[in-house]
Amino acid sequence: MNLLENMEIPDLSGVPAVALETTVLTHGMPYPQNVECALACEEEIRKAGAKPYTIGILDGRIKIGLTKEEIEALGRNTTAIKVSRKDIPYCIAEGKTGSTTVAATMILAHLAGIRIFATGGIGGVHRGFEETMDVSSDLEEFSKTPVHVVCAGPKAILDIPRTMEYLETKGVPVLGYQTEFLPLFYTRTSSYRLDISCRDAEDVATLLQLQEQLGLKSGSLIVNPVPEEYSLDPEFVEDCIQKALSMMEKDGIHGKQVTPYLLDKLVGITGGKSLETNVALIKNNARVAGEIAVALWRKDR
Ligand code: PSU
Ligand code: MN
Repeated sequence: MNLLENMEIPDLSGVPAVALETTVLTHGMPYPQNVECALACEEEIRKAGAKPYTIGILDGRIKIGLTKEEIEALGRNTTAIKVSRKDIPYCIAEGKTGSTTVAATMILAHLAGIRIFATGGIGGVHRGFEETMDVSSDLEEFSKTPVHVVCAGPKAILDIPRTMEYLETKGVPVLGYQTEFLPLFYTRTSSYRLDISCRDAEDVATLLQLQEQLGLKSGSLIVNPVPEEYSLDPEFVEDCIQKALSMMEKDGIHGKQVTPYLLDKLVGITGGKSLETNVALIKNNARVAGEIAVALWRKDR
């Protein structure tokens, strides 16, 4: 089997490009909000002067830049497989349709020459890690693949201190975007002070360019707080997470189903509030990623 015959990579020369993932589309949000959010993110990136490329695997073919129709179809697809690093060859070989996680999207974006990627939240070290050993392969990917990801911080469903330690060990820069404290996805801030804070996209681009020039060959995490008006109360969020975690234990969920399960339960428990916040923060990340892509592109000229 020849990989080149199974992928569609556009010509990216002269384009400040931003990658978007698709696991959030198929496993992170319900239809139709998932499709609306995906298309709105593409629009935010265009408004910032960059070009969006939503990444997925359709019938075994890697596609960099899904069309509007393909996003709509994937958003309605309930059988698409959640593709992380380990699943890419299988998905292609079997001709299956799969949505790519942060890790897999980083790999495919890099293959296409895309350096900036926007998402909602990344995977991390799960609570109860001592028992389950559940650490998302997203974290490992940052030490392997030089793609820079804008997110709203690790989700509060994770073990935050251990997630931060893991990134520290792997040498992954965590850049606070206009913040000195780590945002926690649903909430704008936390008590975790960051080592690096950036004033604007220009500032971020300077660091990313140096990281690349040094040949560090790893990705960076840009953490961008959710807009104030959508930020949820941390105690409310914690309460809801506890409920979701105990439901998970009862249902005996593990492996790759953990994150989709928790996100889904949270939508119900929060009465839809977590979904509203999720949409707002992803769009906000898409905008900032677009601005960073443009700033980085200008620097390279
Ligand atoms: N965070 C979200 N929504 C999501 C995900 C993360 O708010 O849909 C998805 C991303 O695609 C991420 C994946 O890469 O979940 C992590 O899954 P796991 O924890 O199984 O590695
Ligand atoms: Mn996991």
